[in-house]
Amino acid sequence: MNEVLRIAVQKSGRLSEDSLKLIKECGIRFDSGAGKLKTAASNFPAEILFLRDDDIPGYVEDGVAHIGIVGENVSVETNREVDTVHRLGFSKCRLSIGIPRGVPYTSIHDLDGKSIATSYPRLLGTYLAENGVSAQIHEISGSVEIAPSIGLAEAVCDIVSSGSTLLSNGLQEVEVIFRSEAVMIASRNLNGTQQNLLDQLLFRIKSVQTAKN
Ligand code: PRT
Ligand code: ZN
Repeated sequence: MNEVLRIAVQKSGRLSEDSLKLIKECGIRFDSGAGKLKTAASNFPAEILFLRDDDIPGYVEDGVAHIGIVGENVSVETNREVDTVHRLGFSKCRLSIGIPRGVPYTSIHDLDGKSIATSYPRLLGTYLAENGVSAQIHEISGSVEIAPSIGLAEAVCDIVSSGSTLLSNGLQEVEVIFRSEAVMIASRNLNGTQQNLLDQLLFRIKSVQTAKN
C-alpha cells in the first residue's frame, strides 16, 4: 500500500476532465468508469481517488491521498498543511468582489461598514485586513451572486471566469482579490518511494507542459 502513489482528483466538476487528461498525457493508464471512487493505474504504481474538491486538501494533509489536484482558491481557503508542488495552468479563474451595477465605486474602502456574501471567508478576510477595510462577511455556500438582489448583502465575493454570471445577476466586478489555477498539492509526510513516484510524475508533467508550449 505504501508503495503506491495515491492521487486525489475531483470526482465531478470543472477540474475533473483536465485533471484526468493530464494524468493520461503522462502515459498513466487507468479505468475511470462512471461512479468509481477509486481506481488503480495499470502501468504505474498509482491509485486515483475521486473526491469532492473541497475535501482534497484535508485528505492530502492527513496522508490518505499523497498528492491532489485542486483549485488554488480551495487550497488556500481550506488552509491545510500541504505543499503546492506544481502549477498546472488549467481551470484559471479569479476571486472577485462584485457590487450592483450602477452603484458608484472608487476603491475597496467604499466597502467599509458594508456586508459581503462569500464562500471564501478566509481569502476575503485576509484581503480586507490587508487593506484596512472593516466589512461584515456573510458566509454562504452557494448561489452567492443572488445575495444583493434578495437583500442578504451589499456585495459579493465569488469565483469569476467569463463574468457572465455576475452580469446576469445585475452585478459589476470591481476588485480582483485572488487569481487561481489548478495546482498539484502534496502531503508533507511522503516516504521515499512516494516522493520518488511524485518526482517521476512531475518530470512527466513538465515534459507534457513543455511539449505544449
Ligand atoms: O462538487 P465539488 O465540490 O467537487 O465541486 P464545486 O462545485 O465546488 O467546484 P466546481 O467544479 O464548480 O469548480 C472547481 C474549481 O474550478 C474551482 O474551485 C475553481 O478553482 C475552478 N473554476 C474555474 C471555477 C470557475 N472557473 C467558475 N467559473 N469555479 C467556479 N466557477 C463558478 C463561479 O462560482 C460562478 O458561480 O462559475 C460561475 C462564474 O462563472 P462565469 O464564467 O459566469 O464568470
Ligand atoms: Zn466544491
